[in-house]
Amino acid sequence: MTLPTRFNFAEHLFALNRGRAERTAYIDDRGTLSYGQLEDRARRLAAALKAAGIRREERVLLLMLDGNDWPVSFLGSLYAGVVPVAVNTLLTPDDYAYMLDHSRAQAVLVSGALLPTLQEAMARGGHEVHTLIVSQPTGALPDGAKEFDAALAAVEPLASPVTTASDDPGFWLYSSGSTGKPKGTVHTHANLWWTAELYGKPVLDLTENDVCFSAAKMYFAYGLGNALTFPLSVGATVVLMAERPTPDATFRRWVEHKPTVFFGAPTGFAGMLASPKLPAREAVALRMCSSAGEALPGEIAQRFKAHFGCEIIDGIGSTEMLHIFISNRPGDIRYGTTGKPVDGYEVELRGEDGRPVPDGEVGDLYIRGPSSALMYWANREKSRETFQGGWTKSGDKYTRDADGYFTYAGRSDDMLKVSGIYVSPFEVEATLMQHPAVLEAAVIGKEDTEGLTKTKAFVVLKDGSAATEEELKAFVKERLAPYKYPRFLEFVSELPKTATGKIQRFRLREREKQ
Ligand code: 3SK
Repeated sequence: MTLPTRFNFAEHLFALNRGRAERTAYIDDRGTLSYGQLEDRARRLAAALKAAGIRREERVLLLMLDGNDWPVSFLGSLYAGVVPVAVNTLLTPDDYAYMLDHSRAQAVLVSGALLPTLQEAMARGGHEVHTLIVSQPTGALPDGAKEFDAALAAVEPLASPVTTASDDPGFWLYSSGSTGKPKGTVHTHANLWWTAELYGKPVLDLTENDVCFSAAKMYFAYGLGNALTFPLSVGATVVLMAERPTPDATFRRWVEHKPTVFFGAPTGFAGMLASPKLPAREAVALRMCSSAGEALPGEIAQRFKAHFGCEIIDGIGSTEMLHIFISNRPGDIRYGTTGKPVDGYEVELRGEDGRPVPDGEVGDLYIRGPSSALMYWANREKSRETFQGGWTKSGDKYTRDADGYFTYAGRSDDMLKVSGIYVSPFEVEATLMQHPAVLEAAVIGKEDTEGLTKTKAFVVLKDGSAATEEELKAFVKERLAPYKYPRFLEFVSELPKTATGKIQRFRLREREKQ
């Protein structure tokens, strides 16, 4: 499998689907978008970016809720040779201020509902944004900003894609680490194509008759593949949802739009199975589900299969590899494992000496495959640590059994994965310690009764100070992205420490297991 040197992923998808102009590409809460409309609107967006003076290889920040304008924005940017930086919609003004400055985005494509947060970030200065396009404004637009539909209506579709090479930077996604700022992970046009060819088509076996629905939003690498790269590579239909993927919101779409393939994460599947509103098997049309983000406990997959008659295919991917590289397969599922390497990817488990470990022993996971990111933008040190001569270090620990199935064994760093999203314990601890009553804090991952990781904070209060559990949780929620607050919080008189004063988080983890 090879790609021509000149390759534009947006044009590739449009060309592939020109015979399907009338078929539905996207359905959101406001209506549908056919393949013909998707191409027309994306090419208009490309023309609008060009008319605004945004040039090839410059970045635009894509801060949008999932909806039909999201793929138009992403593909329109690619078509214009402009690099969309798709960002998490749940972050704080501080986070966006950093991303605007770091990416040097020249424009922002933003949902009206997120405009106040963006404006707070922009008011802090240090950015180069000169063009603001607002999708579904909720109030008056700031001076000079354009409304999305009006910006598209004002131009003709760009006649042809701006020339790009398959290995040109195509888009960025931010990836978070346990310390430091999020890393701008730079992916090529070709990387999108590779994930569809190696995983989306052969493993999920998607066809144009499928209706895909992803609980993971499109700014996540997982959601981008599920709701854009894979379905559009086969001419399928995609259901998009702006709201949080609660069980109720998900069930509503399952029943109304009858998706055939659903992409979720273990916490979501557990929540749905526990819901009294779980639809009957006959009310839905699911033929397959995919799970990623954290290891899927086998018991959840089995209960789901017993109710819906539908398998959940568990896999692991990463922002750096763009999508899934180890996976179970329809018809070859070993519950409780992540399955086997996806064809086209090599996987190694290495010990502390850097050499492969024997089967049954825990090792650090390294992957080699064609969808690996180019680098972290302007971060030589972290790029070197992660992208090592063709191999990408994932930061996960795994074991492999004699039959070749891989089983998750934890993270190599201190990161926690909660509901499939990375959370840095240090960031949560530092925030708790900003509270006037808190002397110190330590945050660990704690398994709940379903075997899923939640954050737990141990807090020591200052002598004579008082604070409640709810007050401290709310304090974190107000200062960080809301998903980062500790679900459990315990007051303790002291934290376990080494002789040199380092907090021994492993002792807290051991205590929780007893
Ligand atoms: O969390 C995962 O396993 C994952 C899967 C696909 C793409 C990206 C990620 C992080």
